[in-house]
Amino acid sequence: MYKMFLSHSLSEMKPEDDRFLPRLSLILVLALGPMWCVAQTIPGATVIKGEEFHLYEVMVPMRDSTRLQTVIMVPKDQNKPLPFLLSRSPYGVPDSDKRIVESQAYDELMADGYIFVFQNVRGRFRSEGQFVMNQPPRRGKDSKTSDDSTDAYDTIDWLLKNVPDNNGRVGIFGASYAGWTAVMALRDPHPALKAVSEEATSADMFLGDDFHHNGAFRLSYGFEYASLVEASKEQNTHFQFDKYDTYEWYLSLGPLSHANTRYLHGSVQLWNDFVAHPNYDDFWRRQAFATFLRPTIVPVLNVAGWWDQEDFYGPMKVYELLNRDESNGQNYVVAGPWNHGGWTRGTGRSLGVLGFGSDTAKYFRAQVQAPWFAYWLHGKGKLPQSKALMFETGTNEWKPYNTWPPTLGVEPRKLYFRAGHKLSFEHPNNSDGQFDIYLSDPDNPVPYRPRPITPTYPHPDWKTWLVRDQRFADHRPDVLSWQTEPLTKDLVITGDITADLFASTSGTDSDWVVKLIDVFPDNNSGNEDTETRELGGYQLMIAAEVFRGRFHDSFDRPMALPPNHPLEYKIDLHTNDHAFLKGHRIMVQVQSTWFPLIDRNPQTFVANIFWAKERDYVGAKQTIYRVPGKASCIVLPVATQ
Ligand code: PG9
Repeated sequence: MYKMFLSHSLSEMKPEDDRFLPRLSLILVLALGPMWCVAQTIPGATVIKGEEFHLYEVMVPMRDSTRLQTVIMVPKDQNKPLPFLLSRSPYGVPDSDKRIVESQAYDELMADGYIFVFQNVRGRFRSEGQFVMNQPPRRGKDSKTSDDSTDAYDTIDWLLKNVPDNNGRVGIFGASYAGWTAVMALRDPHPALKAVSEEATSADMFLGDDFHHNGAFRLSYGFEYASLVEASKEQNTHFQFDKYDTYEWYLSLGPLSHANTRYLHGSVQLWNDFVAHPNYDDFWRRQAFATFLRPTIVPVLNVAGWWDQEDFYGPMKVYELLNRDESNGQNYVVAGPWNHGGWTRGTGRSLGVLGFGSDTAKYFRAQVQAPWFAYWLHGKGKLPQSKALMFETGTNEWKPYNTWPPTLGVEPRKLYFRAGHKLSFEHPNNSDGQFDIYLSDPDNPVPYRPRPITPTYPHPDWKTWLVRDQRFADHRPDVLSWQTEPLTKDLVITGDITADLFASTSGTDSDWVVKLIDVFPDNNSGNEDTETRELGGYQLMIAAEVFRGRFHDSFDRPMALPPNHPLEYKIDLHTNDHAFLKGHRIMVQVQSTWFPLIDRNPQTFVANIFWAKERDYVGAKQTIYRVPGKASCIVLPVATQ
């Protein structure tokens, strides 16, 4: 508003006009007055130049006097009280509005009008205090102790009192670490907190998110992320590899203890924590949401990407935890065909070589996120109709559900491993042969994506590895595959998938990796949205997970596996909404290394793998059973209508 007024009026006026100066002053007062006012009334604010926003950088005080670096962005065309949208992360705050204005990710939100607030969490960049990764909630409730929920509370309180022309409502949003801080704000929330959109939060760093999956350590992510955020307070640092292919680099690292002796020298707290807490002890439990997250009256929108390479477990877990209590009526979930944070940028029309036939990310931002916040924070419009909105891949259609996973119209069906590398809904019989075997060699681990494996950040390959063609692994001698005949009609899965694996190892410890794959027909007709139009025979991973054998009985007390003795492993392959189309095949691959995504299991039981010696890493004969009584299978949630 003010911008338009300024440009039109000033450009039409001539300096020789004798009424020019008084009129100019009047216009300047009208136009710049509010900005000046805000700057004057935000205590301690430094003004930063912006295109569409007035930016103010402030050190916001918390209850324990720690001050957090915060940037407040007030739209220049503000003409009514606006709600706040707050985002808190360890990654830095904007120093201009350029990226926000140009990214398009904020277009719909900007059209509705918000005062955006970005804050660095404690100990990052200019924020004071100590950075603690995923700091567990404070134990007591005395008035001086702080955590990320009190920091959110104190920030909201301060904003309401110190930023003029707000409408008294606050939303928190953000992806990944900023999604995690959004969830933390739900503990003892500030009364003005009216909506939280957590996107790709982590929920449990030992069971399912960035640092471990089912106890298996995510080596490349853990090592590179620890260096990224903890090598320097003032910046994000990329570890400098001296090899282009990090597969080679991690392999030549040898035992994990070399990470500290050769490179980190004990200076990176997060890495030291990995070493000190190899099991699911109190350190991990105290920060896991399942331990403390309770249903809330604050409306929550959980957002997940089917091919999120970092935190898919988290948002689905938060949705589940908040749904535990029926009284929590305002808990929503959306999952789309995205990688980590893929809905926050671009169109979402494709991912890697896959096309989805529509602008899925734009759709989310315009039709889901913006109306959702507008409803709760501006009090306008309607809510999305459904509690759960899923993008069904394969058919590439958005599907609404009353709840997730759906309880009606779905039947769990077992897809069995059979002789001749076949998968079938028919139970194996005794004449089938008993098992399949492979040798797993920690000196020659299976790469998790085709080599060369470039560094996790900032190279783009990491972002699409989950949709890479799995043919690079198929037929390796240490990867077993089983597949169905071409499907005679579409088979849709909606809900939770489990692998029921009966397996033994000749060693005393072992990893089991299970991948569920959609195999495209050889004569696939193409993919009009992407450059790679033909995906003939493409092996697309729909779900995949690793399980570290030593945790077969419990995640806190690892045990040596009895050599050559079959055990049953029920491996959660998470939730999905996917159509295996007519003519496609369903494939399952099993392997025991996934490197360097997952560190190498020595395959000899040691008390702590971070201290394993070179000699502990040995080859092992792995056996997968497929007989009655030990019938390995994948349990699929097959849609019946
Ligand atoms: N996946 C990152 C992360 C989240 C939470 C904790 C640690 C790492 C991120 O993208 O922020």
